[in-house]
Amino acid sequence: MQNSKKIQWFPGHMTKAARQMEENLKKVDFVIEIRDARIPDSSRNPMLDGIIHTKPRLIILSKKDKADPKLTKEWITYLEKDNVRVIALDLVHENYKAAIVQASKTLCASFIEKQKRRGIKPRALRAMVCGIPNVGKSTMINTLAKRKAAKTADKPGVTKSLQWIKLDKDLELLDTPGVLWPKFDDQQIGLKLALLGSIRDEVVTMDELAMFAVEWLMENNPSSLIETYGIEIQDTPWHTLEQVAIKRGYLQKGQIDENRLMNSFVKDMRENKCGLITWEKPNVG
Ligand SMILES: Nc1nc2c(ncn2[C@@H]2O[C@H](COP(=O)(O)OP(=O)(O)OP(=O)(O)O)[C@@H](O)[C@H]2O)c(=O)[nH]1
Ligand SMILES: [Mg+2]
Repeated sequence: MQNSKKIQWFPGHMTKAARQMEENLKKVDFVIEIRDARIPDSSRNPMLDGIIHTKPRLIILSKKDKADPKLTKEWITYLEKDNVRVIALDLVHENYKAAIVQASKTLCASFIEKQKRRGIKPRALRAMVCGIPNVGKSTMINTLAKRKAAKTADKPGVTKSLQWIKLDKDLELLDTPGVLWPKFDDQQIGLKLALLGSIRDEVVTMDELAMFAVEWLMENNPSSLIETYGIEIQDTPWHTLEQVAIKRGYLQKGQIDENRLMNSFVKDMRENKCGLITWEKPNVG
């Protein structure tokens, strides 16, 4: 596969976001980290581990409606630890408030106990929501708050007092989600993020995305290609894509219309035309 210019990330923004997040973290009991269930590893931010310290963490694997259910289960088992609970959700269609409140109480059980032992009436638990762009932070906050609470864009330089969204008597969320950049100095991570829409298209070409996706599917899920397009797998990614073009009639004056082929193939991937696909397995990468 052809290698492109290196995908750029933005250390300046990252440092600022991380600093702000560190401040906000002091005010919460635990963190809700949202990751994309289709790429649970690539959609994490490695810096979070460093700034979260010992705070409990609830990992939400979002967009589970688009991910491979079997692998989602494997990911949950893999990511669950003492201080970490994991739940997979469809943040748009599911009713998940009770599940989140319940998981929060389990995560913070020792804190709640401690307060009780001291004779203090346990106050509502406080959490901040964080994750890389496009994983569903605002969708979740707005759904839980039943209103448009979370801003969809950052306002740099504007300091405002922290707002809490009271979900019920037991749980409050910070209204501003912490946006962290993914780590994509690894080309594969960048390609996966672009393929699933977490970083803008402009940093990679459709050709690169299509070639990456078809090569990955040839290796990891060839039957999805065979069944979706009615083709045989060929010796190279390009030859396989050629078959897709022929089957779909992406031709122009007898030649393959490469533009149309690449764009349509990437669109197919984004629309789950090849089924529910999780692009990485636990332990790998
Ligand atoms: N199918 C599906 N779509 C989802 C899910 N969660 C979020 N989305 C969609 O993903 C897109 C991004 O969601 P947002 O809530 O804006 O993501 P965000 O994390 O706030 O993104 P930034 O504000 O850019 O950091 C929207 O189009 C949502 O409708 C989910 O669980 N399933
Ligand atoms: Mg948002």
